[in-house]
Amino acid sequence: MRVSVNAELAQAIPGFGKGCDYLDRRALAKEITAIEEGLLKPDVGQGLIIGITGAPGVGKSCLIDALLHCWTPGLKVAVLAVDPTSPISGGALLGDRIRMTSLDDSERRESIYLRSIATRSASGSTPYIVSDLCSHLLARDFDLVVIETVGAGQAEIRCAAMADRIIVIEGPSRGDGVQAEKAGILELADLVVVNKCDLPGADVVVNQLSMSLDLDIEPPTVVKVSALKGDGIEPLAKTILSLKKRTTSEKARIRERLMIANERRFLESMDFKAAVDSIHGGLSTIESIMESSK
Ligand SMILES: Nc1nc2c(ncn2[C@@H]2O[C@H](COP(=O)(O)OP(=O)(O)OP(=O)(O)O)[C@@H](O)[C@H]2O)c(=O)[nH]1
Ligand SMILES: [Mg+2]
Repeated sequence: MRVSVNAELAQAIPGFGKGCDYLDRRALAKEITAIEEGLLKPDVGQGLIIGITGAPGVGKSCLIDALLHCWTPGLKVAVLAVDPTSPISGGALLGDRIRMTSLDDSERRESIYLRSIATRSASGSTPYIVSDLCSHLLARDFDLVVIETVGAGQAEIRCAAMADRIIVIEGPSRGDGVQAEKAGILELADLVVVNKCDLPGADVVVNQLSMSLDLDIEPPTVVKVSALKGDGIEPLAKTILSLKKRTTSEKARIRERLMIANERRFLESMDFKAAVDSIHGGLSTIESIMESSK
């Protein structure tokens, strides 16, 4: 694929072309680790944050790689692969790196930053760490941050909700229906992409999706692509840059963000681990902790 980013669309990204020629990856990796550990306050940057979510193996990483071939080197793109259930943190997961053929191209590589984020602790704080990291990466001259999450549970949906636009990926039917519907994430979608259209069953999913989305007054567009063959990738890369928010998805995002902001305030108001120990040791109760955190 040879497309470069559509200049006009790129102009629409807030703060596009901040112009950093040299990316100090080691310094950035250290900053990100420090933010993850709560030791560094993130800088505030502008740009576009895209959430890409969908069931395991649906082709999210392959699709992101195909999109990177279109967007870079014209745009600087950071990819955060978030796996809130993984105990492994830091760097990029090997599997994701292997899928990234865009990193084989020396010119593109300079415009791409890849990082895996895992849950720090059981405190449920991943979504706001993701939010902080996105802000910091945009402040470090990235035009676009892509968050890849496996759309399986609440934590993943919350991570996706940190994005400005959310794209839900589906695959051809395996006879078990639309996965995104089951995971309850269609509400958050600004666009639904059915990947692997080179395989049989993609049309069935498109039809099923169209039927279930029909009830929405402003249903998201459904497109078919093949990350493997490149079908539909070029138009998709352009569509994403100018994607409009849906009212339903925006409200769902605001709802999730409010919940996260509330959780953050609560967690920051106390030593969470000490509070758990204290309740466990009979020194306080949930009610007394809630009262003192007000
Ligand atoms: N036939 C076909 N296979 C694809 C396509 N896109 C991805 N795949 C294959 O699907 C498998 C999973 O792809 P990934 O990109 O790792 O999927 P993922 O959604 O990122 O997976 P997780 O991160 O584990 O949730 C790989 O074997 C890919 O080669 C496609 O368009 N067509
Ligand atoms: Mg992946």
